[in-house]
Amino acid sequence: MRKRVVGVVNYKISNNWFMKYDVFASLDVNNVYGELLNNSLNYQATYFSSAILTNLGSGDFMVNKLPVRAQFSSVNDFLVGDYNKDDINDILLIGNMHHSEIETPRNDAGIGALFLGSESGEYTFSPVNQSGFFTPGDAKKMIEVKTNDGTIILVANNNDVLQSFIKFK
Ligand SMILES: [Ca+2]
Repeated sequence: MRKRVVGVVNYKISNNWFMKYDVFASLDVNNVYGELLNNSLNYQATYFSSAILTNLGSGDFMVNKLPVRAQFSSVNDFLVGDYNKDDINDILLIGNMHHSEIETPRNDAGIGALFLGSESGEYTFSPVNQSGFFTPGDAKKMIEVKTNDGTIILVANNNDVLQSFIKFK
């Protein structure tokens, strides 16, 4: 049961009612959920970075963490292609998560990002004023569409406008 009023949260989890945000914010997950955790499905994660996994064969993978600009928010989709005409693959990514559970803060620090690839396999962030790629919304899906006038990148934002970017000609 949820009932929200501006400035005050009336939220019931298990048998606990949380009347104020500051009380709720001071609790850890055990305090919030209590006994419900004992019978819940439990997954654990040990790596939270957005990264590139390279298949080395025989079940081995090399993990390369993307630059810090890829860690500002959750990543929802990405494209791999050459976005600066140097014949080396680059990475274009989008993200954010505005609709999260009440006990999880929303992820809204992402603005999209272009990472330019190099021959050594490193990726470098291309600033917005150089890439022209800016997706600050709740960006969920991205595709390339080939047209008679070139390739367009479409970005779908949850509850917001569809963005389009022209890939170089
Ligand atoms: Ca490139």
